[in-house]
Amino acid sequence: MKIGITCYPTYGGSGVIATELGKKLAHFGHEVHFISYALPYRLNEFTTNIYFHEVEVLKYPLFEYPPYSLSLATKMAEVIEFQKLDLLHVHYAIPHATSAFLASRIIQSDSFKIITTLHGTDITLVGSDPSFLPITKFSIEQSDGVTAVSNFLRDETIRAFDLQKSIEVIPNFVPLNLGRPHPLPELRNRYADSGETVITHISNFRPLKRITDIIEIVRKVLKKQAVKVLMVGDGPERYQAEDLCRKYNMCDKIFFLGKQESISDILSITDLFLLPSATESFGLAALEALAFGIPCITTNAGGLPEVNVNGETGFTFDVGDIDGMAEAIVQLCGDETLAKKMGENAADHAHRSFASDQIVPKYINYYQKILRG
Ligand code: GMT
Repeated sequence: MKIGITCYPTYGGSGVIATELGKKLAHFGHEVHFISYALPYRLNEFTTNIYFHEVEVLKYPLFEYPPYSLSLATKMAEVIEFQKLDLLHVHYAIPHATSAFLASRIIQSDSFKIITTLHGTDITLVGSDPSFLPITKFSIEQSDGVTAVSNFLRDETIRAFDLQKSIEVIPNFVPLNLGRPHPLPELRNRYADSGETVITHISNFRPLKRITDIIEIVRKVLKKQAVKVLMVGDGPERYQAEDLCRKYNMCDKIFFLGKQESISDILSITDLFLLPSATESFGLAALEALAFGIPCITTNAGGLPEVNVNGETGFTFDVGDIDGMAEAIVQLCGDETLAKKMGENAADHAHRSFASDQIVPKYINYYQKILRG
């Protein structure tokens, strides 16, 4: 097949999944054309069968907000027509599904199909905002095929948009090689003393990630157990969280590492993963941790319970249950056997349910089904 892929190229789970999917498709011999405003950050080496088409956004004094969606639609139309794409797979509905619809109108041809994968806030926050709802609903309905990354997100989309269209659930897959690399002792020693538990959090530090909950949780844990915390990523809530750390005098316990290109090394020295999000359609960062055999402490929001199984691969709690999450961490710090068992369950669950070898063929079968019409 000749497949176009559009995604956000910067940090973020939807871009990671789109890029890793494209790489796998290329590996299977399909021709893959990425269309975006920058090279997706995981597309960092030459791969046969992969092409990149950069969208140039015209700057003009009249445009306070240059219309990226229109430049994208124009580039999509060009690539579909001249590369003779069979289908265009867009990740994150806004504005990608809308631009894809416009591209199909520009070339006025039904010879290719549009597939939209819904990832999260394109439905739960942004897409269902009244300023976007009608166009998001319209664009989803105009797609030939629609997938969602969890059962939660499928149900939520049908509810929020009152959709009649069927949505296929194809969960995210583990983008890294499964299996835990050897921990780097010097890296672990840099942050933790022997006997201390290393807890990691990875996100884009937006308000919905509830970063300050982490600081409150750790404050409670520290009264009973020695832990060190690695905060990976950056975003609007970082300032507030660092401020709280200073206020509580915990700067030698919680390390803000900022954005990191490769998280394998960090996960290799991690004992527990913490994700207290207010909403999460899937939680790709938690899946990556599980795949490394790391028990996860998360909320039970959105699709998280489909990824982190309460009592098996870790624990899930109601949003804002700081006491519950702190107690679970204390329990796991003090019970090596339980932590080891949950770590094994975690790796097993990630491998059995979310291996790329299982999930990528689901996309290929779905493409073929949509192409058959
Ligand atoms: O929707 C977002 O907030 C951004 C998006 C992303 O690009 O990272 O995250 C969503 O998609 C990820 C990949 O499918 C999921 O793992 C995240 O749970 C989801 N984020 C939210 O639902 C908040």
